[in-house]
Amino acid sequence: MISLNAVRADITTLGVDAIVNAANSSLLGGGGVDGAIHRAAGPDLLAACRRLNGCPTGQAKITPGFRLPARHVIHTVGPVWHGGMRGEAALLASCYRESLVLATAHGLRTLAFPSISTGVYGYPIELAAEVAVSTVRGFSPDAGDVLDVTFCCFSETDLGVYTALL
Ligand code: AR6
Repeated sequence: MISLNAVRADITTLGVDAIVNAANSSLLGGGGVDGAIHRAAGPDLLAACRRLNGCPTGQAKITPGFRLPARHVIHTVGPVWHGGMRGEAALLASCYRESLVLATAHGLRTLAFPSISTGVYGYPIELAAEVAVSTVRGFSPDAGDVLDVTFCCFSETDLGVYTALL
């Protein structure tokens, strides 16, 4: 079973099993939510990320959460928006799916996603939220597993978009 909800929050404050980071393929930090997560987790996170040798777009990798209240960070790399004809939706869906696969493989039950690709990477929020919600809804955890997924929105506008879809 999988339950979905949306909140407005700074994702670095959430005490869940894992928060998802909207990273870039180097996994060596950046701005936006990536910068906030690295600042809050402390330097050990960067050291752990260095050992991962990057991550292709649409894939996901996991580290501990270090100083974060979240126990783990799942790093995924969203697509850059180029107008929608370059496989962006499939790549974005893959980010959500691969993060869920990784979470369940590690026995994690509570997971929070930021709105991947909708900041620096320019993916329109309405389109991205549709992909996010439909992909998470369509994910089937193993029988008996219960997954609690939070869409963590940074703005009231984004929260409105997610709330309308849920
Ligand atoms: N908590 C929750 N959401 C946040 C936070 C936060 N603390 N800070 C920002 N957001 P972005 P992208 C929201 O740009 O578009 C980085 O440099 C933000 O308002 O962080 O996937 C990486 O290293 C937006 O809704 O990620 C990559 O190079 C959402 O998080 C690149 O940006 C995603 O915005 C990735 O770009």
